[in-house]
Amino acid sequence: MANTPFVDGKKLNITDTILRDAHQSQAATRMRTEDMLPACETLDKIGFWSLECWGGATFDTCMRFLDEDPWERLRTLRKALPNTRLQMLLRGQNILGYRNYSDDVVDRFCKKSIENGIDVVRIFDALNDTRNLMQAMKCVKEYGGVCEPAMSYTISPVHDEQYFIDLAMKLEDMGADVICIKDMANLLLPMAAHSLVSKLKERVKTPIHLHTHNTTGTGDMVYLMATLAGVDIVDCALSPLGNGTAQPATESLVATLSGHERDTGLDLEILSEAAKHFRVVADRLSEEGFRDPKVLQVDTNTLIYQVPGGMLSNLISQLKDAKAEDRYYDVMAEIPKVRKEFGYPPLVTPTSQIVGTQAVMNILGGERYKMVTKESKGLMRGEYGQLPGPVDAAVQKLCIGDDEVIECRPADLLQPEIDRLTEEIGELARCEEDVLSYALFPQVAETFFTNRQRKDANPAGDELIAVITAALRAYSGVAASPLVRSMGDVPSAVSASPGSNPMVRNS
Ligand SMILES: [Mn+2]
Repeated sequence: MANTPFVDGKKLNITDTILRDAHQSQAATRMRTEDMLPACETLDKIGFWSLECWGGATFDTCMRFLDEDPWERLRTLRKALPNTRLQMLLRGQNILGYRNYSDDVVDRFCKKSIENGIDVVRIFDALNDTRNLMQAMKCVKEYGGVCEPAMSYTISPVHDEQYFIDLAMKLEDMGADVICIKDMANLLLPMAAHSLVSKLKERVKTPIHLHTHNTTGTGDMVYLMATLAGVDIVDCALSPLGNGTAQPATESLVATLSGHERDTGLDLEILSEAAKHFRVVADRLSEEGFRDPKVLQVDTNTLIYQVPGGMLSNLISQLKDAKAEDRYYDVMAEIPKVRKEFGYPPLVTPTSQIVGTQAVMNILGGERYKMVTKESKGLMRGEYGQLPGPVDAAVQKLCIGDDEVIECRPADLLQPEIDRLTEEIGELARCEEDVLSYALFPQVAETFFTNRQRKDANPAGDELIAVITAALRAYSGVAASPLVRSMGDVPSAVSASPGSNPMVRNS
């Protein structure tokens, strides 16, 4: 077992995702800071390796739906959790947004995240193009964070075990403090997990952190096998929001390893005290309509088609909008074709949406690639980075015509932009953190800042606004299903459907 500054001894270390991925996966990221705070004292006593609490969709949801400043949430959690590492998820050069940002924005964002309380930054890229991880990795290290690059796990003719071993060795060379296997769709099955982790433990010295979901019902077995193979850290979620589309439940794994040489050392009674609080929160999220009981069902389609669960529900909603639900199986058959022609990208935000939507268009358009989304063009032009496998030349021609393909690191084409953004948002931004919020979600942040300014100018109106907001929230809660996903979270979305919920993504 690795003995590094980040993991110590034989025990299995646990990251708990109750404050981020668990509610992003099960409840449309709708947990509020006030839902978290009462449990923090207990959470801080448990001895987790880290608590994932920020990044992913939390940042956007805070401003868009919860009227919360995400930076304020981070500072509040930092104060409430003085003894536990706080972890976030960052999408490489995309940060948390939907386009590539210039290096200066990535730099500022990493700096401010760490300054405001983040310890561990997990950095991933949908294509596993390490050039998209470079700048974020460099900045996280520079500002004293724990640098955890992730390998987006998938299965394809180009993604064999050796691919991930080579990638891990590269990430180690790039300065990773910890390396994550990020299995966003629960595609890594128990035996494959044992084999991959065993080989990684032979080939790299850097601690290995495994992230999966229990979507296909294999998550607990995956963790057990990975534990026996020597994985250093795994991501679990406290039982009230554990399992199903979220991470395997913390308590089950802790109990399983009790007395074993890899005993986690965590106390089930303290865990149960924290769970008691979150059970109430989970029930409320269910009542508000953000948590469909379906999130706990075993998704056998993912096992058969190797397509992330969230992507399938997204497709169903796109087909429903187009009154073409009868084409479901045609689209299901089309997805692997498009993915192959696009060079086998892992299916994670944003590539899952790009491939899924293009497959829908190929079927509904009557002719393949008659309609091509802006995002498909970008992917084929290399705007998202290097595709893992060779692309189909004829399809590429249909998508981009004679456009030149970008061979360099995509962010090398971008000019510094922090000054322009600062000027653009002007006085609505009160600090550098605000400018960063604006950089990532321009419209959402501007609305948020404008509301904040209005509230500050008219504090008496606050109470009324709170009442109206609560009423609206209750109303929209009924309409929003956490299982419905759409292209709505990709810029200039081609097919955002009004009834769908853009806040649920697989990550
Ligand atoms: Mn995840």
